[in-house]
Amino acid sequence: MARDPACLFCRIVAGTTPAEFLYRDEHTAVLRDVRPQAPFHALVIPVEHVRTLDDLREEHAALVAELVLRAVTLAREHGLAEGYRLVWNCGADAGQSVWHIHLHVLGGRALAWPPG
Ligand code: DGP
Repeated sequence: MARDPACLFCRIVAGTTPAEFLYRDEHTAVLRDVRPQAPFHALVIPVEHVRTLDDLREEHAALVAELVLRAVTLAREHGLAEGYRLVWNCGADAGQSVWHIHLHVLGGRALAWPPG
């Protein structure tokens, strides 16, 4: 499985950089975001290093489904019954700052639209 020792999220899933894990299995992990933008803000990430959404290929289809289903389960488990938002920033213009794909799960308040 691809790993990049220079990547923050690879180091977190390897256990060499600390994080608050809300979930972990063979393919996916869920971290609480260190800079929360809502009362509930977590990141669903693959264990495999994938730099951006643009690096996804057909072979990642099952992994992408796992990430989305994990996010939906997480929202249910954390009581976000009034609604929540899943955000995937891709590239500099979208504000991607960590170059290992991560699905933001935001909830616990009314979220404005359109986003900035
Ligand atoms: P993005 O801008 O879409 O690349 O989101 C990156 C997110 O990662 C941002 O919301 C802050 C979060 N983050 C940055 N560094 C760390 C860290 O060391 N640990 C955790 N848990 N989250 C981090």
